[in-house]
Parts: sequence; structure tokens; C-alpha cells
Amino acid sequence: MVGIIMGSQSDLPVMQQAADLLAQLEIPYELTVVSAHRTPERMFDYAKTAYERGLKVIIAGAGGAAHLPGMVASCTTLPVIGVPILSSNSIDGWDSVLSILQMPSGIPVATVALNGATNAGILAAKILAASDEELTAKLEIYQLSLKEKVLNSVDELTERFPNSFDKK
Ligand code: RP5
Repeated sequence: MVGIIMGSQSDLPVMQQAADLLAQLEIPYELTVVSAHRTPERMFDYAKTAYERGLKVIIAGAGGAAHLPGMVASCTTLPVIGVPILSSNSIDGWDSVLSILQMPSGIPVATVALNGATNAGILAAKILAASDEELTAKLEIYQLSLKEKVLNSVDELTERFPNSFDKK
């Protein structure tokens, strides 16, 4: 249901986080390398067949001169989530953030934070959950687990720093 693509295998350590999140929520995904610059024909094929292959959302990660998310978005009606990656050819990451973020009007890419592949996975899940009650329930449990994690850390810190604000 979700297509995860990246410009290079060197992006995998970051993009794996999106795959892990989808696996945690039992959302089927595919994952492969598609390079806008090195395999442009493959990129067009991927984007143009994505809908008919049953994908609902595409997560595209790239570093440096990160054209993959925007170019894929220009070739499909599916929502595209872009993950800017701090890579070997990045100046400082801002280059790929801006390259993915500053799309022209008409061709949006939902851009997450630098290396923010987990949030890309969550955003994809939220898009799918808008028409899926079972997935919505799983996302509610996931969000509750985040809250519980923070409140557990409040308990721990209150023991170490008594008299701090401990209302939950
Ligand atoms: C980008 O160039 C890729 O997305 C990757 O982040 C970066 C470096 O690629 P490699 O030289 O490691 O293949 O297109």
C-alpha cells in the first residue's frame, strides 16, 4: 500500500525507519532504490505505474540535490511524502530540505524534517487511516504509547527531583 523509494542505497539507514514504523502498524509496503539523476527512466516508470500497482502513498527520500520526491510527485496523483537526507553530498542538509520543500504551486510534496523517516511513516499511516477504522485504532494506541513514555519519564524524574511539577 505504501511505496518507499530512495535515491541511493546509502539512504537506507534513514529510510529503514519509515519501513519499521509501517511494519509496526502492519501496513504492507514495498521498498527500493529509484534515482532521479542516475535512473530517470526507472523513476518515470515507477511514478507512472504506482497507482495501478495499488500504491496509496509514496514516501521518497533523497539527499543533496534531492529531486526524487518532487519529480515523482509531478508524475502521479498519489500523495508524496518527502524525506530530506543528510548524505555524503549534502552541504549541511538544508540543501535537500529546501530542494524537497520549495515545490512550485500545483505539485506538493509533504516534507518532513531532515532524516525524519519515522514521521514520514506515521504520516503515510495517517493518510491511510482516514478511511480505515482498524488502522485509526492502531494509531490511537501508538499515540497513547508516546504519552505513556513521557509520563513514565516524569515519574522517574520526580523521584530524582522531588517537589517538581508532577501533575499528569
Ligand atoms: C542522492 O545522493 C541520494 O539520495 C543520496 O542521498 C546521495 C548520495 O548518493 P550516493 O553517492 O551515496 O549513491 O541522490
